[in-house]
Amino acid sequence: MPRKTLASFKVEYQQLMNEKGDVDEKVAAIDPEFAKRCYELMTLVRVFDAKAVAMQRQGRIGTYASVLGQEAAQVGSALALQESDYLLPTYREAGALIARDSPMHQLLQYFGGDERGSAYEEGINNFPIAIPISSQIPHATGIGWAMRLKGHKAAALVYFGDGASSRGDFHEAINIAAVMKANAVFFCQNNQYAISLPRERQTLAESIAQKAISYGVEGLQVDGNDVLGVHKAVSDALQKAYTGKGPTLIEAYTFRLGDHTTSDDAKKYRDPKLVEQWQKRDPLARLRVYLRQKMLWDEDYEKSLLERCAKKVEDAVVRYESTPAAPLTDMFDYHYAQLPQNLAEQRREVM
Ligand SMILES: Cc1ncc(C[n+]2csc(CCOP(=O)(O)OP(=O)(O)O)c2C)c(N)n1
Repeated sequence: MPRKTLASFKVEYQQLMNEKGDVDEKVAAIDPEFAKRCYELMTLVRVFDAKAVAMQRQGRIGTYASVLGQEAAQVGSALALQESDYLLPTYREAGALIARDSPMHQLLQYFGGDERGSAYEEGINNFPIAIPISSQIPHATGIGWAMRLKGHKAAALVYFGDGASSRGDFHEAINIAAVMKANAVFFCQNNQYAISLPRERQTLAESIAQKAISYGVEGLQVDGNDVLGVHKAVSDALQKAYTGKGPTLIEAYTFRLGDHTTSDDAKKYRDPKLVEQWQKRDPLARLRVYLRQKMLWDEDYEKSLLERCAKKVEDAVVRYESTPAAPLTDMFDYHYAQLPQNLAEQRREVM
């Protein structure tokens, strides 16, 4: 029986700066000073990340999820936000959170098991870190819908991994966001693995971006190691959201260079050659080449930048470690409006 084509679709890929640091200025004009700002933040994130991993090894914080390799995806996306927008992170978003003004000592508190790490000052619209996979995605739909109903020029940017895009919450959230034209941007960092599960064993879809199509949403894949390309894609999606044109799904194609968390050993399931290949695509390295071409980078600048970053991180560590411990009752105080009786009894015991 002959069949006719009902619809056909395409999935687009966007890159502004290639691996060699060359920029396609036809796509977008680049402000070199902005590129430098991105580089400085990405360097700060890398220094913080290395310190956090080391501190976990020394027993000074609990389990930590490294951002190594994903700095461009996180900094580029977070810098696209306006103050009034909302950022909804997972456990892997230290980079986005630092770029969006979450104080680093609070990140250490969070990973040190201190609830005060999630209590940001008024005016920082960053949600608490979500550990249950995908649970934060419907929240972004809700916020984005509320922004639309209130007529606010603000949107929700929600982060999640490739693994999360296989869960129901993702599909429900993006479907209803599309129907309600919620001011939401769904930002998937496809770092190729969900713990030890490679992307191709988790979904047969050739891209995560194309999952948008079934919900009538625009889906776009960007080079996740290209900070300027990510920034452009997220800025465009936010503009679209502010003007009532609905949500966008952006897949930042990247790679997790470290372990899943400090409790993992990726050498057990990942070919070191693959890691080597991706190390050559280091998001900081390509930006360095670009900045050098623009006479904005040299060895002395790098040295002083690393020193400045180390000092900021060290100050955050001192603040974290010199803050008196949180009261033990904190572990009971944030989950229930009214504590069940058995927990109320336990709470009395620790007082
Ligand atoms: C609801 C739920 N199921 C299982 C887990 C255990 N878990 C923690 S991380 C993870 C993989 C997530 O992979 P992905 O979404 O790709 O994000 P990534 O860690 O790679 O950034 C799983 C299954 C969890 N945290 N929450």
